[in-house]
Amino acid sequence: MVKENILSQKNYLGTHQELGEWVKRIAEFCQPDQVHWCDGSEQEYQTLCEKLVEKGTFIRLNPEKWPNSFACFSDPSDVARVEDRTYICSRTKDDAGPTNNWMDPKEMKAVLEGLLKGSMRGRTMYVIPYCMGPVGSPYSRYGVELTDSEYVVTNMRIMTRMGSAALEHIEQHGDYVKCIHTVGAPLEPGQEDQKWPCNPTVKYIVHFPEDHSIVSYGSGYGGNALLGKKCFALRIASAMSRDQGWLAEHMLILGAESPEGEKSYVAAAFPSACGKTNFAMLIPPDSMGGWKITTVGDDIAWIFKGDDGRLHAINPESGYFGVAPGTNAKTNPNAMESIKGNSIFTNVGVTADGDIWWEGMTKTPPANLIDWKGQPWDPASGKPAAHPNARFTAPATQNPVLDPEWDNPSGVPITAFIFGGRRSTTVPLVYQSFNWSFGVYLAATMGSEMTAAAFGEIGKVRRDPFAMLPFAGYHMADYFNHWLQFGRDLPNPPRIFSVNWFRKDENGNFAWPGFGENMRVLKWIIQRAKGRSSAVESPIGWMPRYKDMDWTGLEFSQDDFTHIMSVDRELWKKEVLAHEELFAQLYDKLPKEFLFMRELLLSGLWRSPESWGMAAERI
Ligand code: SAT
Ligand code: MN
Repeated sequence: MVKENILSQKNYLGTHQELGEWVKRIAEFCQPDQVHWCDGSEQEYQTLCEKLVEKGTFIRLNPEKWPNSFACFSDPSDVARVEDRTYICSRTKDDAGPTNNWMDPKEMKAVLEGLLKGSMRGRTMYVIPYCMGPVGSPYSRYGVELTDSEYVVTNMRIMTRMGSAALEHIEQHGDYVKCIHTVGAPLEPGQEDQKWPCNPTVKYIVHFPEDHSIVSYGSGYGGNALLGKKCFALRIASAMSRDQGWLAEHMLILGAESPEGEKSYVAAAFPSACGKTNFAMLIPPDSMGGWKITTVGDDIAWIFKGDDGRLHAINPESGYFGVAPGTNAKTNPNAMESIKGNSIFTNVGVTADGDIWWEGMTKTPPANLIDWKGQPWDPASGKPAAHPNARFTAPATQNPVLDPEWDNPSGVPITAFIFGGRRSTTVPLVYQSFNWSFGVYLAATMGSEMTAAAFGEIGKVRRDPFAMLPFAGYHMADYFNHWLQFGRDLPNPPRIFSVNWFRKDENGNFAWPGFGENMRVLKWIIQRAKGRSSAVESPIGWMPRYKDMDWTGLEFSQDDFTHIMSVDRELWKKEVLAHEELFAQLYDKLPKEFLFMRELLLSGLWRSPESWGMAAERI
């Protein structure tokens, strides 16, 4: 029984009547005990954190070490996004394409109604009005998430602009994405709650792109439950952006300021486990004379054609939901600074005195850790203290290198796009595509070696077009067509580059130092995109010569460079043939250009390497 009349709350009589009616309808259906409209205030946040502490979900961390911060352990069945339970329910199967799970929307709605009925019993349903992007920006979009999880509300407050300002905007303009989330664990009267309520067996993450709506059932974790992130800002937004002529991308956005004070922005896409947050917060080596990197976003970019003919990007999010393991004062000091307070840690190790730890945080773990399963941790057990997908949720405003324009309603102008995967062989450190179309081909065919058994055989290359495979809300080949079309009338489109930080030498060691040294590659990219740096032609694109890059302060020889830039003809022929597998899967809608570009690549590779431009001058 709904105890409160939701229409009388906040005197909410409906400047946007439809929203009020929808909330009422869902509340009557899901039968929460109460409905709470979130205002996004600090006080509300504190009250909810306190409630989570009382329930045993949150552990308040030591206020001296981690002020105003909390740790929690999820149910072991609920530790990551569930791709096999994620659906794109467009009207036709053809629209979702072969890389998405699909079910007829009518059938799916029937399934979900069965699950949602009474699903919030014994809980509070929170109404979270939120904005993706700076409030009031013409590039921003709005959503309302209904959820029965306090964990979700607290995380959404960090990750999105949530509360009264967003609600006011929705009331005035009306357009918003409807998001319903339940942990799928109703409570009978008197039944005690679990610390991490979820449905351990039934999970559904469902998108209705034509309705602009999302329903998530059974999980309380990350991208399954914080519906503003992958569900809205990528899956629904990609479908919106196809219809409205913009791009919703799985990309970080960073600013790079040269020692002369010239600012450029680039957007970069990497599949998971390729160090995206590290790249977004990179600290350039001092020896490079004063380059500065600033972060606009670490995960998602929405990109629009500006009135000035340039592409403008905003970060729709306002926080970081970053992978904790491996993050430390060396790999990413700016991330460590960003999480110093006001943060939520999920599935990390915790000590009795409210300290936290994860693999790679420090050399020596603190004594007497409790692991992410809530058990005393034995370092000799070989099991990790933190789950490999343990996360921090931290406000962007705490990032010491946050870009001053990160909240600019007009976004930032993009100079270059970068695509990178994890490839121990084949793909050189960096190259530039011949033009926009070849760039789209390059991004469409990018692959990454798998690091987690969850996705398949470790080390095998998984094709992950644009790093969007799990995030495109429509047919992947239509998505390629949208990119091709988008570039056609751009007067001076950003140049498109491929990078690979993960190439290995003949002894199996990483051939590139990575981290801050990636600035050397970035410097060449920016100068090249602005037409200020030269390059030579290779069969796959333009490449810097050794002398085109800045090596001040790094010992990296001409020979090292020649190795890491080499294009092995036989490996590349195999690579190009492997593209065929992806193309066969997407055959019905594959851009016709792709077949010709593949042929052109093959014909270039077929020529004797002595005739390649890159051979004429030693690179
Ligand atoms: O859980 S999230 O989807 O937010 C992060 C990820 O898996 O990429
Ligand atoms: Mn991501």
